Amino acid sequence: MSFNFITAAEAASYIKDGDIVGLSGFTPAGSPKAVTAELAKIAEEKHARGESFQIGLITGASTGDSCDGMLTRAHAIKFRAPYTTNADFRKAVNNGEINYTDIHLSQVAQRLRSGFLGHVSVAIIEACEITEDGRIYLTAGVGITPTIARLADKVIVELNAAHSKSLIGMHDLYEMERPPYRRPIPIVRPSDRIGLPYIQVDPSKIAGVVETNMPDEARGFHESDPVTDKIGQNVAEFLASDMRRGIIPSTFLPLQSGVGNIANAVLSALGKDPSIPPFEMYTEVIQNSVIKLVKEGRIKFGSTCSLSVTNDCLQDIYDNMDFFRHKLVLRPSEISNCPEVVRRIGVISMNTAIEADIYGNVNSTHICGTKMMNGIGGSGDFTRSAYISIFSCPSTAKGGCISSIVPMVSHLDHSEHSVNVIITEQGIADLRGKSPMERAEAVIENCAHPDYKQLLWDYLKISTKGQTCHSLSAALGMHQVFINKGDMRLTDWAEFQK
Ligand code: 0RQ
Repeated sequence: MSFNFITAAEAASYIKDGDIVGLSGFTPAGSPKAVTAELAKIAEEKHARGESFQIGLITGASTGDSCDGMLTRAHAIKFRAPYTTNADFRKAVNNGEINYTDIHLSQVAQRLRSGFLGHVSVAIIEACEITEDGRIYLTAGVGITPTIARLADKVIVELNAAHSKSLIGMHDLYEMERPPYRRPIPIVRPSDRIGLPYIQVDPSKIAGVVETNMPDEARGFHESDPVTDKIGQNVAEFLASDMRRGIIPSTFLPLQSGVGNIANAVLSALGKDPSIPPFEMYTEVIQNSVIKLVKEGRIKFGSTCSLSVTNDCLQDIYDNMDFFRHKLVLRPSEISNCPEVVRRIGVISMNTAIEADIYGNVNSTHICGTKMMNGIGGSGDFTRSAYISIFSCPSTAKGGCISSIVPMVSHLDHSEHSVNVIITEQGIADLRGKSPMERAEAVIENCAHPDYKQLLWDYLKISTKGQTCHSLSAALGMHQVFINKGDMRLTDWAEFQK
């Protein structure tokens, strides 16, 4: 059988109003780009004619602008899950235009298999190679691809020449069984391989192959600044000290690191700290800083769901595949983020908070309790099962008008029971083994910005005594003052005690 080579517009025309569409990739890495852009055009044309056209969209994680951005601007998304970073999508969600379900990334494939998210009609999969017997070789990100490829009625392949075929062999693709009595995931070290380097699809399901040559729509990074550098140094210092105390073995433990500027800066600092030995990563995204450390020999091996790097960095990997081939493995998100494996191999998780409260609860997703930022991503998959779970963030945001350390988080993603350590540029609060009041002292004293320390101590003074001291009328007072006056520093606790 030979494939039906079609244009992106033709492929998009196979997708109907109301379909649930699953996408390959994880972050812009490995996400389709051509068919979704054409789909946005179809939606616009249909809307102009007064016809309805909206799809449900299920992805591995965030995608690029030609997916989340263009489909949002075309009002073509009815609902979507999970994590995304697109600014237009964020606006539409916060305006109530799109139903957004924010799911732990390790659970998306399982929820699809179990039918919680409806039936996937079409899977759009980016590939670097496809064979006539239906083997699909993926590109720089995996996400939920094995599951959508199996569940979907139709598969559309974007065969993207911008990705090197030298990627073949780097993937380890394995789909979990359905419960009950499923067998353990047999990974005991980050480099273990348990699956196949390709996805096997029934060739008769492949509705068409679209040939493209489009680079990933990767995001760049801000240059690190003194604040992110200091956070990175504090994380490195904390881990080195745990190693000296024997809490972390001298071989070190596998690290997970989230996305974004802070995560990038933290890894750079870890790489520079001579007291931390070369280490492995068991993580969901590998950013530029990791690739640099692999080249320098500071990172021995990286297990990931995506190469979420800038395009020049990706090209560097492709150009030096002989070096990288045995140092990286790309896995589906249900395995890269598998809590069972994370707990077994002792991963140290390092994620970024939007805000943390004085008791160690963390908000990773919402601004002032109501507006979605990106989503929980894989942070919960790792935090709850980690050997040590770390959250870091700058002590303030928006030019100092917001304190990232607050009396009570305005939205809860990671609770005090799962969060071990909070780190800002001000210092380190080690919360392990501490009571709520001991935690509050550590967080205020070590992590809060000097502009907010007294305000937070004063909050404790007006709180009702108990295991966890709070004033229910004032707990979200700093947020309310920011909303009313634009600066949390103007908080006067007396206003909340009337
Ligand atoms: O706003 O963009 O307008 O300047 O949030 O903050 O400091 O640049 O940090 O890029 O690392 O992102 C938590 C969002 C941090 C990210 C979050 C504003 C701040 C800025 C970005 P501007 P920074 P980062 C792996 C694991 C959740 C999921 C996760 C994230 C913008 O790391 O999405 O960890 N994490 N997944 O000004 C108001 C506050 C604020 C605030 C920051 N308290 N109030 N605004 N900001 N704190 C990923 C995957 O799973 C794929």
